Order: sequence, then C-alpha cells, then structure tokens
Amino acid sequence: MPTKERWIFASMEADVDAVVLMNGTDPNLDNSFFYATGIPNGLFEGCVAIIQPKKTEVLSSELEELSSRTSGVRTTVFDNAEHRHKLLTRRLAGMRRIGVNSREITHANYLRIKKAAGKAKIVDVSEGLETARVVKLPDEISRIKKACAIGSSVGEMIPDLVSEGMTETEAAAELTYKMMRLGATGPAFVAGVAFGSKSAEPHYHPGPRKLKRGQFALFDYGACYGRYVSDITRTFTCGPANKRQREMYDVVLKAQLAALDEVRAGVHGKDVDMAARRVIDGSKFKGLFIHSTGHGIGVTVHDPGALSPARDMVLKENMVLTVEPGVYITGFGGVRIEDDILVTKKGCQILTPCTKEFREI
Ligand SMILES: [Mn+2]
Repeated sequence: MPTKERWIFASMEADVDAVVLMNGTDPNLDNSFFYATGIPNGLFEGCVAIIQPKKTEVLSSELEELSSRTSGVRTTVFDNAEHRHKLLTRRLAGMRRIGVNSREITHANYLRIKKAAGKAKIVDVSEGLETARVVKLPDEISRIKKACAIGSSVGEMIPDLVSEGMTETEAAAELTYKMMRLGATGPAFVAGVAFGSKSAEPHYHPGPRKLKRGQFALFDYGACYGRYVSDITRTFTCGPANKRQREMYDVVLKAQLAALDEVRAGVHGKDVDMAARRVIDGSKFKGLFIHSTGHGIGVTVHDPGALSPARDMVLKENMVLTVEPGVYITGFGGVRIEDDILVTKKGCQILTPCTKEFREI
C-alpha cells in the first residue's frame, strides 16, 4: 500500500513541490489537514501541514504539540504568528509550485501562504485532494469500520432506548450516550431524530417534540472514531404502522436493496442511484425521493464521492459510501434507510449490518 503522501501526490494532476494546508479558527478547519496527517486528536487552529512526496511536517501551536507528536507526525512548534511565518517561509524556500486546498482554506490564510511562498506559484490542488480522499487507505478503513460497528450496534438498541412520550432531543441524547459508551470519540454530527411529520425533512435537527403513537420515528446519526465517521438511518413507527406507512417503508427498503445490489467496482454511481430511483418512481411514491442515493464518508460526514444523477463517478475498490434512498411526504412524514458500504471488486461489504426488517417502537 502506498503511503498517504504518495497516494495524495499520485492523485493530483498538478505538479507541485508541496501541498500546504492551513487551518483557520474552528469551524474553519481544513478537513484535508486531518486527512493528510491522520492525527486523530486535537483542534489544530492556525496550524499548518506541509505535505511532500516523501514527508509530512506539521507546524503546530503549543496547544496541539502532544497530539501531533504522539501521532508520529514530524512536528515543529511555533510560538506565535510571526514565528509561524518565519518557519513556513524557510520551509517553502526554493520551491517553484505550491498546492493549496481552495475549497477549505480561508482567504486570510491563503494570503499568509502566498506571502511565505515568495516567488513560487500557488496552485489549487483541491480536486486532487478530493480524488485522493474518495478512495480509502487501510488505516482509514479500519477507523471507519469501528465507527460503523458502533453506529450499527446502537441501531439494534433503538426500540429499547426510545419510547412513546420521549422528546426528539432526549432520544438523540440516548443514542449519543450509547455510542460514546461503546467507544465512539464523539457523535459524527447532531443526531437527526425526527418524529411524525418532521421525518419528511432530511436534514432536520431534533427539538422538543414528543413521540406519539402512530407516528414515524426517524433516526439519522453516526459515530466518530479517531476522526472518521459513520452515517446510518433507521425509521420506525411508534406502535403498529398504518397501511400507508408500511407501504412507504417497504418501497424504500426495496429501493435500498436494489441500489446495494448494483454496487461494485467499475459501476457508475449514477447507475446505482438509478437502481434505487427506479423502484421509488415505479411505485405510488413517484417523485418523492428528493435527494441523491449516497455520498462518501471519511473525515467528514459528507466526504467526496456521490451516488447521484447529477455528479457521476465510476466506483473503485475501497471507496466508502452511504446508500440511503428515502420517500418524503410533507405534512405526513418520511422514511429513509441508510447504510455505509465499502466498495469491493465483486460488490460491497455492508459496514452497518443493523436490522432493516420493519420494526416498531
Ligand atoms: Mn447520509
């Protein structure tokens, strides 16, 4: 397997001497900084990673020195912004072309790098970084698998953790608590727990709404482990489902299984999307699947990579993607079923094997 540095440079078309990634203040951090360095801990505000084909160096603040050093990355500590500028200027001296990640750098930091780079040309390598990030290396896959295993285990527990009368925020807290008790280093994002008609909003944040009998209860959540995440969705009804709820669930499950069946290296992402969309659009819920079928996961919940009619991509071995069709009826509710998968030569490995048979709370 190639080193992370080799992998990054092999994925870029641009010929650069180094890639310089510089974090702003939280939340304006460059996710590729954490991707490239692999450092699992710390915040790294204002820190810089200099990636070259054979070495990576982090210019770290004192606050992150231990996190950086214990991860095995070559580390130099700066005292203040002026010292950081001196160190960076020295490191970039003699280079002709320097890559930056235009998609995640702040404008202020771009100007700082430009100043330190002197006469060197600044090149945008964000596309190459995305190409690198979409196919996962073994260490990344092992962290994602751990995050997925935790999310999947908690998915099995949902009917025991959540009950009628509980609020969405209480249910989100229960899921988050269980994930961290199982070793997650945090939640991947605020658990999207949506009851009743709110389940028709795919990016809903939990509120004070109480679960009532007869409602949908949708749980979209994930664990974070060593900076890598999982993203899983399961939908239930509180008490027995009515006919329409059950029809929605069965169509979404059928669509999800059809999409999973399509996945293997060499297939187009838009064809996987189409496999799910065909099932839904061939049912009475035509037109109610309002997003794409999946996206990459990694150091972010929406990592590069898509199973979408709009952004096509040929699947490769070791991509990690979500497969998550849904049906949404405004004012009534929604159903989504989401798994995380590892693309293999002949198909895929489901990393979140939690039950998908229809379940009640
Ligand atoms: Mn997702």
